[in-house]
Amino acid sequence: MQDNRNCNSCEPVLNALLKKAKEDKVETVWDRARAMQPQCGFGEMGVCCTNCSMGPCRIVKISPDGPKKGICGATEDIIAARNLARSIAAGAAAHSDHGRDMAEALLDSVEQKRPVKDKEKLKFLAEEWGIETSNGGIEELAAKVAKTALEEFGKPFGHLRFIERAPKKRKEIWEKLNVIPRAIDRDVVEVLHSTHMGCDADYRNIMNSAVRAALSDGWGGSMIGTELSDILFGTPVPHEVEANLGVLKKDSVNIVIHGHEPTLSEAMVIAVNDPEMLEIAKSQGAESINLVGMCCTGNEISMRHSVPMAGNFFQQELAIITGAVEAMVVDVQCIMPSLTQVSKCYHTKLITTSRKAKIPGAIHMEFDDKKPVECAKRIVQEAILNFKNRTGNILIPEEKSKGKVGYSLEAIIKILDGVTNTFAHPSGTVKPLADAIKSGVVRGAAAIVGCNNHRVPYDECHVELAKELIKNDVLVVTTGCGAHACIKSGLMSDDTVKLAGKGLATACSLLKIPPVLHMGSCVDISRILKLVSMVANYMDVDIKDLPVAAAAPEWMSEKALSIGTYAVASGIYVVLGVSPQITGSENLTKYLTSDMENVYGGKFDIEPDPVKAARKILNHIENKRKLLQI
Ligand code: BF8
Ligand code: SF4
Repeated sequence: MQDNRNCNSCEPVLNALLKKAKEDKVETVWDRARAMQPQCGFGEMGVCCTNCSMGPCRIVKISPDGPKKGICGATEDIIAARNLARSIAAGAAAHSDHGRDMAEALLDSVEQKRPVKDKEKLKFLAEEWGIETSNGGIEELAAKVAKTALEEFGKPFGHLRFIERAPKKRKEIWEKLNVIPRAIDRDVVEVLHSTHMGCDADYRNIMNSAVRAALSDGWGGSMIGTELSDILFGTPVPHEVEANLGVLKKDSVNIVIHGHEPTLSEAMVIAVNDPEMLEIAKSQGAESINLVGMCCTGNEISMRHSVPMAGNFFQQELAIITGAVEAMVVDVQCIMPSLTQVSKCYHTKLITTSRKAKIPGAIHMEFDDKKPVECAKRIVQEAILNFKNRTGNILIPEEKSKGKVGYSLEAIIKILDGVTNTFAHPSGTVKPLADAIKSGVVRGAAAIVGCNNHRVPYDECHVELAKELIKNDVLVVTTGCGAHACIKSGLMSDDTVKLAGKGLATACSLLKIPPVLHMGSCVDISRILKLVSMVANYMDVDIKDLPVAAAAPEWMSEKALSIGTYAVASGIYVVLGVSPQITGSENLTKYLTSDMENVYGGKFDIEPDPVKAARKILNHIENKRKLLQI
């Protein structure tokens, strides 16, 4: 386990608040990670199985005498592949259930007569899905799109509609390998079935099911989540926001909204801007109400409403430790159960809102999609009334940075085109990007995504990797907690061009964009899939032929495993900074880091050192350029 070493903006915040935590006798993720050492070797290698009650079984690798098979006879390959596949399915389920919630929210908005924000995008999506757009009004169209999206989860025949966005050559590969996702729920269920005790015993076939489920996330659930969120709440456009825990305000009611689904956070934005709420806040002695975002919810509302980005996964406890947070409001995913223990040491109220994620010790105020603003106002009021309970034990770090967020695909295309009317269609041309890559001014592009993990230096892996890549003329796009790391360290400000190579700096200066682009939350990696598909289609090649790559330097979640898997299966080279729990099976490890390339054109690589990871990505990009003869 390593602490953060030299991220210029995160280090002072981290050090100051870890010192305060120690003084306040509050345990953090770093303490628990330390206490967990050494971590279980069987789990680490993926060779522990609890799939039936004859187990647990573990394969002993280090001594010749230990068991080499589970009680049922399952080998290390079967056990490791089953464990991995189940994690991928869980990740796909989490992203996709978020997508389903967005479809239900769209349907609710029609019933509640709440207007959608991006009507143009709604019409384009309806057209793409072959829904009649000429008859009826916007509400009718929104209802049809929402119902069609919901059918994607359980339709008995056919395949996912968004697969048609992939290049022709990619679809042919998927068809040949029989991994085309059919219906999201079905593909996730099939992984759970085939990995049940005594079912699929062929690790390659297990991985086929896992790939199908992952593709149903990237090209299904996540894509639905992104598209419908844009329709409902607006397609992001670039603008500047502030980031890091310095965005908390001493004299205001601070509310941190943390989690993933924009339905809750959008309602919170409306609620905190309600004059009645502000009046109550003033009556309690506060100057204003300060809403800030954490993790992917932070990305979502910064992209659409300029709400400051308070921090990423490893900052959720630190936010409470400042002593200045009246309420931390959470919905689903990446919420540490430790938050109740941390909040008990301060006055902070931890408020859970989803029936899918309750935490004992938290206040549960269930969010009702049918009455979003009323629910949000109740939550805001709860926070306001807590302002008077602040103690003097407050430390708000001074550090905050500024950067640009909001680079949706449509925004990128508009900038690249420099022609306003192309914004009218989400499938406008990507010619300028393709030309810049072809000419070599920009050598290629890389996505830096994912979480924080105690196994690698906090935030530093994201930041150092991004710096190395832009220095070598590779455009970086980023999402999730990686995006938080980049904005905190100043990499999303225009003057970052000074860190970029000559070609990339020239292109960025011309387009007035930073060399590291914020593309949103983790479900928004679907924006990246669409972008690479458009570039591949424009160049008449497959995604695997493009000089592009992806990295998850500090990943930890099952969602990240699903993302990595759909990226590899989409033909992308993916460098992980932390090894998945697979190394107990040499066959599975080889399959993921080598064999997959022969069939999908993409593969996993594992490299914890960000500078070495950058080197690998640069080599990959230059190889692809050679093959394309550009
Ligand atoms: O979906 S990057 S820690 S917040 S899993 Fe979670 Fe990882 Fe952050 Fe968003 Ni993505
Ligand atoms: Fe052991 Fe096999 Fe049961 Fe797994 S499925 S716990 S390996 S007996």
